[in-house]
Amino acid sequence: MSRNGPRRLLLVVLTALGLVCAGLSAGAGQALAATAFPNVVVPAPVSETADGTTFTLPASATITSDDANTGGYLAGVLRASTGDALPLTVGAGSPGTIALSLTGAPASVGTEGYQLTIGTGGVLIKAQQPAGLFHGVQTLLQLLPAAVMSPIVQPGPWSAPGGTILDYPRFGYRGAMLDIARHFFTPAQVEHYIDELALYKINYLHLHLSDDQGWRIAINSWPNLATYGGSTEVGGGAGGYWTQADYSAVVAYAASRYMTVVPEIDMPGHTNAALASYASLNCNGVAPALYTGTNVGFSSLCVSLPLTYTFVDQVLGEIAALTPGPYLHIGGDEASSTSASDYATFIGKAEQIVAAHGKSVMGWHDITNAGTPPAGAQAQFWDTTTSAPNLATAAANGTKVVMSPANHAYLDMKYTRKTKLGQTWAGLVDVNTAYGWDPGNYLTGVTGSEVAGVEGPLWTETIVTSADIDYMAFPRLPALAELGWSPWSTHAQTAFDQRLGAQGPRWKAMGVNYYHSTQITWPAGS
Ligand code: TNX
Repeated sequence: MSRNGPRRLLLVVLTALGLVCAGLSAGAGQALAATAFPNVVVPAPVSETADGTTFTLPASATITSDDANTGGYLAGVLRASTGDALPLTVGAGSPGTIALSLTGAPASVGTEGYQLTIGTGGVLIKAQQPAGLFHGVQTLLQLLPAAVMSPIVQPGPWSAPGGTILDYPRFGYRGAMLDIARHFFTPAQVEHYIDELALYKINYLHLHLSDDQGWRIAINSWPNLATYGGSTEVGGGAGGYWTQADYSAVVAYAASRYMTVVPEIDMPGHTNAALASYASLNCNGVAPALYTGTNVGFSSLCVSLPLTYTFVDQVLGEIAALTPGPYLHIGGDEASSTSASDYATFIGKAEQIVAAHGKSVMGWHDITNAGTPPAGAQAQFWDTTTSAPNLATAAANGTKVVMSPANHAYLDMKYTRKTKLGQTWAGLVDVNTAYGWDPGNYLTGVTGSEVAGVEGPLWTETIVTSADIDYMAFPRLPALAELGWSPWSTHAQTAFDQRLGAQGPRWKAMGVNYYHSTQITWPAGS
């Protein structure tokens, strides 16, 4: 033991006693209690040290930012609700009242993290990359009063607790999926959802662009896919499709929120809309009718037909050219009308086509039934089991896994038996079920660095409007976002439920149609 060993031990014991006292009696532990930030930030940050001071945004405040986009975003949110001018200066110069800086951040924040310091005189967010500044801005906004999220001017004061937060994500992949095939959603509706997801540091948007009921993106070399295959949806409505310019605009909008789009063309099953659009894609040369029901597993591309691979190559080629992100998602789920050997043949070829277009493949974890995908692949686990042997084998061989267990992460499951929207095949998923699992230690043989992250899929058989999207995603999506971002050491249901409750008034201010789960105490009026 070193000479000061006993003294250090004494210090540790005294500190521990102090912490215990602080926990037992607010009076005795005042100094320590004053150093706690309010428990309001979702996802919970890595570490925070409050200093007991308060920052109040003056009407004369200025904003400086090393990144025009994030500075503009923050100014936009604050100007709308505070009604103050809040002039923004981008680039060099003396720091404004709120300063976003790309110099001096600790190395530990990495590419997406940040250090946020709130003092009586101002706020400083430091990051290594603009994405980190953006995530720091989200934390700052959550520490300001809920009314700051209002699109119309509200009374202040605009105060936040003083101190320092150091924060960075547990997982690099924190996704949300929206199915615009079962019901069509416009680019504007998706951009609205992107804005909501960005509040919780989601960084991947997976778009399910095709399914039995609709093909939603224009493909120049196969024009009927969109014009005919996109002409209906579940229930027989008019459907719709995005032009390639629409898609590119959404990709750019997502990028402005530091979110990467992962486009999915689901194959070889879930392809009735494509098969209905081109008779030549069918083994028997006959196009099936368009489909507006909700069954799955009845359609398959024709695996033995050479034209099938021309089709896959041209479709994926056009989408790859429009997609700056690294992944093309080929679906691969529920191909129950494709034989196992045909399935393996098809997936192997599709994986090669993705690689030939310079992208990494993503697929539902069923693709690992066809063997280990090529290097750089990600398989997305969706089942309700806790073991998937072929996926575990692929993971051991280098495939990364995105965790979307349907009984925890599916945003289309009903919350309770009384929920009007949604399905029940994977069970009921209320908030505590959405939060109550560890993505890094869930599937047998798929742990640690084999897990790329999490994703919350929102299938839309029963989802028709943006209000429906809100209702199913909130408050569950923030639970998943916290599992993806926060260190496991912060995982505690009661504390989480509290900080989730703090989001209610913010959603109210924004007009988010969230589900008032009875598992959460929502502040009065929210
Ligand atoms: C299963 S799980 C599907 C989708 C449905 C969803 C409904 C998976 C990869 N596919 O085709 O929309 O259930 O919950």
